[in-house]
Amino acid sequence: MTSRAVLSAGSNIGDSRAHLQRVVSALGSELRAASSVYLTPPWGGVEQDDFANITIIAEGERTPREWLEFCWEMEREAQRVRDVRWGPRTLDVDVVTVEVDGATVISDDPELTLPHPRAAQRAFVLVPWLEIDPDARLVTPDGELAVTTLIEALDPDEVAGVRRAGAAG
Ligand code: PH2
Ligand code: MG
Ligand code: MG
Repeated sequence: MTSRAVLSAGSNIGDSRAHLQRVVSALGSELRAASSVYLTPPWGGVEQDDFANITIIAEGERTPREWLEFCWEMEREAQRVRDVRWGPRTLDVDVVTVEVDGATVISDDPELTLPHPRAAQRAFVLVPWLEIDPDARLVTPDGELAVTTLIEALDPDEVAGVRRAGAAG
């Protein structure tokens, strides 16, 4: 099954850039595009350090579940400890959306809800995504919307808080 996945990676513990770079490297020939690294204020109400975030587009012979397993493998390698929800972490890699034959996969599996139910509200996912795909679209409960439209609907301060910090390396 050839599929195209949009992944979002974030880190705010340890060498964040190195954690993100390992995800990009691990994709090898499956990598289609990786955004610059962005520094982003924590989203979700937990007081913690700013995150470094990237958004990635990958393509390969993987099921949606296999993209999730790739994300977990990356988190394991970064010694991710699951503690506070939306709290600090060495590495978090989330599957934002998956397309198979150009059709968006919809899933309400609690382990892998697709598209990611909070992606549309997160400037730290959308802004980097737009950098690598200016025509990006996301299926939301309000239908399929351009990522540019979703960004326009967000709090401008939140969008401005997502600061480009240079290439992923
Ligand atoms: N991840 C979270 C919670 N909050 N905030 C930012 N800025 N970046 C993240 O990657 C992030 C977050 C949990 O997945
Ligand atoms: Mg996450
Ligand atoms: Mg996660």
